[in-house]
Amino acid sequence: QPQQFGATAYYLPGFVEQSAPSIIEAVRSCVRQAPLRHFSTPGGRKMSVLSSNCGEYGWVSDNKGYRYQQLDPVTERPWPEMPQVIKKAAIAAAKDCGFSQFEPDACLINVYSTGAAMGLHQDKDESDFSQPIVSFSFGLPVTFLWGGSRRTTKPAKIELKHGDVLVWGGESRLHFHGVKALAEGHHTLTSNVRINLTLRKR
Ligand code: MD3
Ligand code: FE
Repeated sequence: QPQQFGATAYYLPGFVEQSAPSIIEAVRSCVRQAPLRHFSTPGGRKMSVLSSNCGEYGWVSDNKGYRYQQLDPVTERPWPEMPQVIKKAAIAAAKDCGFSQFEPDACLINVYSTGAAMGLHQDKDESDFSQPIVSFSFGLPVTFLWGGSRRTTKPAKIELKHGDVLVWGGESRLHFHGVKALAEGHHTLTSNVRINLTLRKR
């Protein structure tokens, strides 16, 4: 029952709610091997979210720019393998939205604490924009901002809750998007944070 919003963007409320405990446990295992860290932006600021990756490639940011790489710059080791429970759920979500060829090889883990936010941006560090992006939300809810193809388009607001999934493909793939500052709260599975997983093909 994906809800469509925009030509090629889909909202699957609660799609990973049942599998949330096992996915969150798998994320904990990943961040024990590749610790959460605040990436620096090319402009010299630090992102407010805490990040890590799993999968063959990881998205990284530093003073030299944004890119995907196979080695974690903190541990200088490969990123942890992408847990099957995460990969399978992402492929199933993409398939339900008509993207039957999704082959994620990178999973960005973002952890939002109170006040953490993400400004409007486009995801354009990937090589093949015909591959969709799948994102999972866990724990505390947040207001997601869905913009248009230009930064100046006033974004729509969507409340993302525990277990919700978004799938972006086609022309929506390059739309501007962001996340408002996380409000204080408590969730049984994540306590005081929101966890976002963003699965992509690099
Ligand atoms: C819409 N993360 O990591 S996920 C990101 O909640 C990112 O952590 C946000 O944006 C987060 O790049 C939003 C939902 C999402 C991901 C990719 C998109 C929405 C998107 C790409 C195009 C349009
Ligand atoms: Fe993004």
